[in-house]
Amino acid sequence: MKRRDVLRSGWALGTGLAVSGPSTMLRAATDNAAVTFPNGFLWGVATAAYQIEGGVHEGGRGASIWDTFSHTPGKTKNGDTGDVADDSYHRWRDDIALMKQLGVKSYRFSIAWPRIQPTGRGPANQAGLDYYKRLVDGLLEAGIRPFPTLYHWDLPQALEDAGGWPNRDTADRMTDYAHIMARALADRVHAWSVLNEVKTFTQAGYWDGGMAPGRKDPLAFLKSTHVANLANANAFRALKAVNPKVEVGSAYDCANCFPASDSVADKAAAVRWDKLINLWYLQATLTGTYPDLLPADQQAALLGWQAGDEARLKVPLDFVGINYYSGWRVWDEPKGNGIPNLNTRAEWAWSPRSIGKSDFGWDIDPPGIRQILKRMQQLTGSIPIEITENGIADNTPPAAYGRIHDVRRIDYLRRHLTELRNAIDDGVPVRAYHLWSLIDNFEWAAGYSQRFGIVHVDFDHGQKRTPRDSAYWYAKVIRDNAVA
Ligand code: IFM
Repeated sequence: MKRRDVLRSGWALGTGLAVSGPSTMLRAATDNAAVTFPNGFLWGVATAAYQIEGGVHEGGRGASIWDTFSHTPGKTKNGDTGDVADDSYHRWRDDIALMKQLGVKSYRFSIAWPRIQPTGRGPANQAGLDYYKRLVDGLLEAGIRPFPTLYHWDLPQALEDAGGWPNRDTADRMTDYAHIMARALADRVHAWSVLNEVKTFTQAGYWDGGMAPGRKDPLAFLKSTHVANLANANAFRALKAVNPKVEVGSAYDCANCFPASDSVADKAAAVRWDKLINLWYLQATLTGTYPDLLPADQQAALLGWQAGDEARLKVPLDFVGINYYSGWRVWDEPKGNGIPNLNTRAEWAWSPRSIGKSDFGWDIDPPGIRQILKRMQQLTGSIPIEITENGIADNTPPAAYGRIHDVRRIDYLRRHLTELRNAIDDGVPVRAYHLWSLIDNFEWAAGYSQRFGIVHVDFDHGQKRTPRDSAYWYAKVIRDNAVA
């Protein structure tokens, strides 16, 4: 079946969980008129600790699962590690200055758990706390909202050694860690995100093994989903207990699920995959229940469910973070895939609407952001949404005279922001956009081979930062509160 035919079949809208037909007001990125955003819309950028900080042996930091994984031969491209990364552990002032120069209003960064609790438990490491206090104070001085994520994949290795995310104790360790951070920063940080992409770190970490800790155990994966959901709620309550006024959410990576053909079986598989990818985590948090997916008589045992978990899982998030990049192509897999009843095979990152691929090979599907927002709003209702990540790997090298003409990134951003504005017109309450990423950084298993930054980093020459054309373009978007 050709992409065009998938589109016509109606399933191109993802899972059959339809978005409404195009509004007559629909804006196109090719229109000449500027696309203006609502007053007060918050423009930001995002990074994560292990991807940018380096300084892995400094300030009393303990080892994380990513230190172990990246130092294991064959796990990352070229054997790359985050040992030095962008050296932001030392250059955070430069990064703040860059953001100030671009007019950025919100900085989504993450806190490295092993800097705070080197073994994932016990008292706080003062040097770690001091580092993030300095960063937060620097952001506030620059007029930038500090927006920390508590967990962006760098689990203390000692916790993995004790069983990792499939071990229920990890959810309690998260409570302690969140308490420590709230006591340290909740007087000056007003918006917190708990987990980044819980789907990805559980699935890639425990099921397909492509990311740390690299386990390939579907049943451990299932347990990890439940423990991570419990941890999410625990951290929410811990942050609120210290300062009830802070806003707490989490960042979910959501993606449209497209059946590989118009067969009944593939369509049903896409619906199942959507339940796992898009609902399994957020629905658990908002309602305390899981979508109907696993065999009912096995679910409790498969998840390690205990009496009272429904109440433990459920918290009223103040906002929902959505990360959007591409979509899934999904096939029925009658022979199964290790997860009872799931019976799917799915390929990231695909869309029947693709207008091209990023340098990472990910299909580019700008209307997909509007579609996924409308799909998730069926669950989130009126809860405010922040786009916590969106961006593209565009590896265009610097021109001889030093400028970096990343025209594909600008085109990508223009199209996605236009579709985001359409979603807002549709009634999706999106209040912020964080571009991934401020600077090129360690792209996990792909090492330094993929460049997501609007600021180029020369990793071979002292981590020199050079804003790309897209950085100047984004600065104008922020200034004008509009996409031209
Ligand atoms: O770099 C990652 C980030 O850490 C999580 N979301 C996707 C980005 C691009 O792959």
